[in-house]
Amino acid sequence: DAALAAAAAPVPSDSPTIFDKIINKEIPSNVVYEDDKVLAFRDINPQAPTHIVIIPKVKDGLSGLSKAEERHCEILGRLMYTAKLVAKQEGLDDGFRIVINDGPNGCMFALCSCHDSFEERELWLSAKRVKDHHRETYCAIVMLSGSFVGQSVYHIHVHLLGGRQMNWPPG
Ligand code: DGP
Repeated sequence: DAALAAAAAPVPSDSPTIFDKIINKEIPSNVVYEDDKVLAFRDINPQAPTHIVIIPKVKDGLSGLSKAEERHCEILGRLMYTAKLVAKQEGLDDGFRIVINDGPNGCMFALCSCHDSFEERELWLSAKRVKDHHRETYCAIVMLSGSFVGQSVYHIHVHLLGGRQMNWPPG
């Protein structure tokens, strides 16, 4: 209830997320590529043998692709190019998939094994923003909803997936 009550109005597109902590090395991550503009690290809840998240180091209002403006073209291209570099580095020579989830309809993923790390995590629940500071609350949300709905981290990111045959439609 508390979590639902915390559901708030639209998210400011520059609000910090867990990815800022990863960029600032305040929480550990398994980095596979880094330069002055982008960071690529292994997804905490991999959906394929290779699952890497690629993010800009400076969010600049890009909480999601739907917030993109002309000035973001360069960094958006850089994210794509980094996906290619990392795919090569990871040996994904037989192919790979790129995914960008956007907004509440962008993704639905079932309760995953990473919930211990969801402290201070921002989530979407039924298209409402819920700030969750406690694992207990988080679990209650999961029990209420059965799944998470929507893009879960509001800092634009490209998923690079590979190492298995992908399906179409993607679901
Ligand atoms: P989505 O917003 O639904 O496109 O997915 C965000 C992805 O970010 C999700 O696949 C899990 C990953 N992720 C979230 N938090 C962390 C974290 O703290 N560490 C790592 N390595 N990955 C994370």
